[in-house]
Amino acid sequence: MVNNILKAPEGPPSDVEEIKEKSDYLRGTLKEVMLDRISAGIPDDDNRLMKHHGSYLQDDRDLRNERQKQKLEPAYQFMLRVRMPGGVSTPAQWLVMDELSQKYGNHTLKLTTRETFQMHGILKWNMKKTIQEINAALLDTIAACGDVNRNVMCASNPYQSEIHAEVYEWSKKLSDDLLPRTRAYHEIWLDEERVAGTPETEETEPMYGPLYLPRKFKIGIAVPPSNDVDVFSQDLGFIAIVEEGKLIGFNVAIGGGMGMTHGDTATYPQLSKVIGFCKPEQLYDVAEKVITIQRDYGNRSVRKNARFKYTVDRLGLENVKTELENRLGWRLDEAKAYHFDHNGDRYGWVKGVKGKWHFTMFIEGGRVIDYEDYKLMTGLREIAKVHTGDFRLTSNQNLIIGNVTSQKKKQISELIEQYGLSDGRQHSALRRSSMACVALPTCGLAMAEAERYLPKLIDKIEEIMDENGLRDEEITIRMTGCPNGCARHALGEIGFIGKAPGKYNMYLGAAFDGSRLSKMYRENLGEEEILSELRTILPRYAKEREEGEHFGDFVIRAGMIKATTDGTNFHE
Ligand code: SRM
Ligand code: SF4
Repeated sequence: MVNNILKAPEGPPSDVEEIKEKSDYLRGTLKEVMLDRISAGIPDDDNRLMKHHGSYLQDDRDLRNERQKQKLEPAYQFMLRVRMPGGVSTPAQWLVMDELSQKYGNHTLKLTTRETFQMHGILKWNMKKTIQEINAALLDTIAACGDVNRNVMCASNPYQSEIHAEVYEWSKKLSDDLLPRTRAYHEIWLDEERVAGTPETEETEPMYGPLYLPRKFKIGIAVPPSNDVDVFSQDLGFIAIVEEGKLIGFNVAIGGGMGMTHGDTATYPQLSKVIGFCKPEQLYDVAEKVITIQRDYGNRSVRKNARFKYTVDRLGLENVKTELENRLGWRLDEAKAYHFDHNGDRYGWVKGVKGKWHFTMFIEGGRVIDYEDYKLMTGLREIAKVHTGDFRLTSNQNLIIGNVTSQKKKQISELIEQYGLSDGRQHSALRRSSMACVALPTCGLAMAEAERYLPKLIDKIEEIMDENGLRDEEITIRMTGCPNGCARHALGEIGFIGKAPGKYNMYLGAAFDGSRLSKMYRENLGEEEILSELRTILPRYAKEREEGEHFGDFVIRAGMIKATTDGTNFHE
């Protein structure tokens, strides 16, 4: 169903397109290469396919130079990402992930910015066992990475539990219904036999087709007033509209994304734009048709320009909307009014509906680990053993111990106390509002530290905050080790993007509610320079801000950053 006026860019297909085409619906030679014991790694082509199975081959970059000197192959290991729509896991699933990370991983779990678990450090020979045990716990890793629809995020705000429950069901349905149909995953990892005569035609993938999408595709659902999922950063965002306590439908926003490349202005973070409203029962239809537009018109030649945001910018928002309505066979309604307050989490105990309690805790950098003086991982394990509700991984890399009954609350509170688990109050508001991507040592694309460094930088920024009476001031601060934006740096009121070891570009001016991107303030700063800039800016904020004025708004009003015309263009 290709429109004659709209066109996909011309040009030879990228290498990944050819790999997908030859892969026999994502099988490639993965089954065979995973059995090969000569190398702990796998060939590049298979690694490209591996992503569609929820995993990346990585190497421990802390050991890279030493191993090179010793003429050893890199310390290969795999990262594994779970598909867990809405970030909801049962206590039993938590315990399985914990156990697997001890058995096969690096004894930590990473709670990601898209509300799911990542394990690091899995050796090739343990991959199949790990994936099988994850599946036995009724989770999977299908489509957690790759050129398909990824983990669908949804609001984890416990204040509105009935709506949360409903919106969560929609995120789950979208995630399940938009899965690839190929049985490759089941054959490679779960020993399913290939059924003789499986049609190797497009029938196998009725929505995606044999080439899948030109690039990854992301969906998130927000429930105002919380924009915790950063709905405008998604390829396709849905904003739940609630009237008189009832979910009446969703505003539809298209074309968001965070990634860019340093020095390449043809790449940029972009906020999505709201194009209309649909009813809950129309949600899947809208998602499917938007995805097929990207399938048909996305750039399959240049991967750097292949995300849906570039397709929307190239074709024009109105044309994409018209094409969507043509494919739907009906028109979207006018978008409804909504209002966001913030894109962070709200910490501590909250009573929800049906007498259930929810405890939101701060997990620095999303890393669940036993520190020498803070047994976070053990504490959460002990809670999982007695908890009868659920865990909700938030889009800010935090954790909600959800749906705690009144009977269990005392026991869980005691465990929280015993292990000193953080309800956020122990930390400054700045730290509670921080996010950092994984970066070194596992991320192959990192140019600088992020998760391991941001906490130390915040120690020093906190001194400046304290001197200026700003300890309780929530300012969102986000750091990524490269411009790909995995911690949605462009939506942090203070943002840092790694450029080189110890050097960061500094960004300011994003909106506290995630509705405006930041802009570059200074380039290539080391720690002393960052602190020196903040020693000027933060005291001014303390003295000159208006009542209730957020930091991101202040730096624009004070003329430190120029607001962009429509608040969206990162490079302008
Ligand atoms: Fe990401 C690639 C980690 C959320 C944009 N991301 C990667 C890889 C897989 C590196 C690679 O390709 O070799 C990183 C693995 C590091 C490691 O060692 O674990 C990685 N991304 C992460 C996570 C774990 C960061 C975190 O600390 O939580 C997040 C996992 C999310 C999940 O559960 O699915 C993560 N990545 C994001 C987000 C945020 C979001 O989706 O809300 C973004 C920006 C939004 C967007 O997509 O526009 C993001 N990741 C990227 C990009 C840039 C894509 C682009 O448009 O150019 C890459 C690189 C790529 O795809 O080529 C990337
Ligand atoms: Fe790696 Fe860059 Fe993503 Fe950080 S932002 S995890 S460094 S790809």
